[in-house]
Amino acid sequence: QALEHMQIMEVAKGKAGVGGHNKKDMGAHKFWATQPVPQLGEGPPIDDGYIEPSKPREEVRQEPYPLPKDFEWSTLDINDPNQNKEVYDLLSVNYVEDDDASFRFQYSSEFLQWALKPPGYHKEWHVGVRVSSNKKLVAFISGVPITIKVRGKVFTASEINYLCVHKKLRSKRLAPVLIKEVTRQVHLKGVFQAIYTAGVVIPTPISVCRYFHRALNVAKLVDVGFTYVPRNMTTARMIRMNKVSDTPTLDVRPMEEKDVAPLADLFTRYMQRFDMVPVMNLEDVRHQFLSGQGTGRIGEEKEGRRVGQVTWTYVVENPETHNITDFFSMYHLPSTIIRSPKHGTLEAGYLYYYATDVAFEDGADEDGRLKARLQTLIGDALVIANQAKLDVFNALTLMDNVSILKDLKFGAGDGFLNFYLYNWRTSKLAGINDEGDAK
Ligand code: MYA
Repeated sequence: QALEHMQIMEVAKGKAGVGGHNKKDMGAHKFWATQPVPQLGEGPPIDDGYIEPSKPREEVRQEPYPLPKDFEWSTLDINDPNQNKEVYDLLSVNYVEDDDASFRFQYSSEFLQWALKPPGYHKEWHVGVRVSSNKKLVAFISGVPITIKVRGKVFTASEINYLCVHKKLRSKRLAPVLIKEVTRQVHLKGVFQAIYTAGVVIPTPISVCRYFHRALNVAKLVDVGFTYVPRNMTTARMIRMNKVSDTPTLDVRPMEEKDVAPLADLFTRYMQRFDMVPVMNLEDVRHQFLSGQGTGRIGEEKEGRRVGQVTWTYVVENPETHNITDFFSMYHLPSTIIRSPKHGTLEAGYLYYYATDVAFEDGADEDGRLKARLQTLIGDALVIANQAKLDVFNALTLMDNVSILKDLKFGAGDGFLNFYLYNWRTSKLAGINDEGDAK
């Protein structure tokens, strides 16, 4: 269904902190034209499946790809605080910015620990480039193992992220070398597919989502230029409009170890609603939803956050059956405010996975009961985000989000996120059209 234009879209036309919809000349992609990805303009495939077959290990190239003179490859050990800090430092100055260079993602060391070390991770997939003379880290790309299900077909893949080249080394075709080297490392582990997202449009997105933003700290968002006050509005009125409740509506509590199995079951069943989803076993669920909650006991939060807290997962437990009926999760990813002398970072929360068993009740989708439940559930996520002193809460137009964004006062941002599969053909997944309207 088309998302109606709404006033709030004008109010909170925010920045996503990601590269925008880059419609560069689609003609020439010297690198991507050589890769096993669907090329731009190709029609939908007859069948889903790989583009080039897997190879036995001995047929995979054994030597690293050559780097320009003066540079060398380096495997990063994210467990080593010094190397973790090197990646953090590289990204915090050189990683993704929004279109007008106002905001830049600032992933924390704890976030990198969480994101780069899921169960079964390979340190060889954390690929760095250093200057040979002084060993300074100047480029990075990472992969982590993931099992995904695309239109009913399950396969193992590598999730590629944190591709970054130092600002002084841009446009020298270093990115293709990094991509080829991580591909080689992934092949050496017997994996031949990958999934990744990017702000840029390259061959060929399988879906594109738009960022939506829910203002929490309106005054700060206006101050730093993330949001502006429209002509027919005052800051005071905007603050009132965006006020969230002090307490959640549902009886939510932070996830605990005992919730891992029931949450995994609910997650798997709920994900059957969608065409492309991660497949998670208990270990994956524990890592994704429980391990990022920081140190210290639950309830010991300082300003709503525990030390090193990256993720929040809240569950609703049925008091009689003790089953988990609903859950939501979110993560904290600040952005550096590049030109603000007053505020160092924009504290953003991102909606992650959620599920509710209302989805399995007969007719709940059609008669609006599912939508109503999700609105309450994600409304509670806003309460938790606000208690954690986050400035803005972001969500993409994926899963069931489009049905609830408007009522929860999210506004359309100007950032888009394109989804890609490497060495896998499938037709386009539901997403948004070129105008950014949700379908
Ligand atoms: S998305 C986040 C990407 N990072 C940033 O945006 C941070 C800021 N920017 C930079 O650090 C640089 O600008 C980067 C490009 C490093 C992005 N994904 O070296 P170049 C192509 C894929 O001269 P630079 C994320 O992390 C570009 O189209 N390709 O350019 C997911 C051109 O090729 P072609 C990209 O600006 C990453 C070539 O690179 C991207 O100095 C998924 C130009 O190279 C991009 N985001 O450096 C990677 N940006 O001529 C793919 C540019 O053909 C994984 N390019 O158009 C594929 C799966 C691999 C594993 C497979 C296993 C089986």
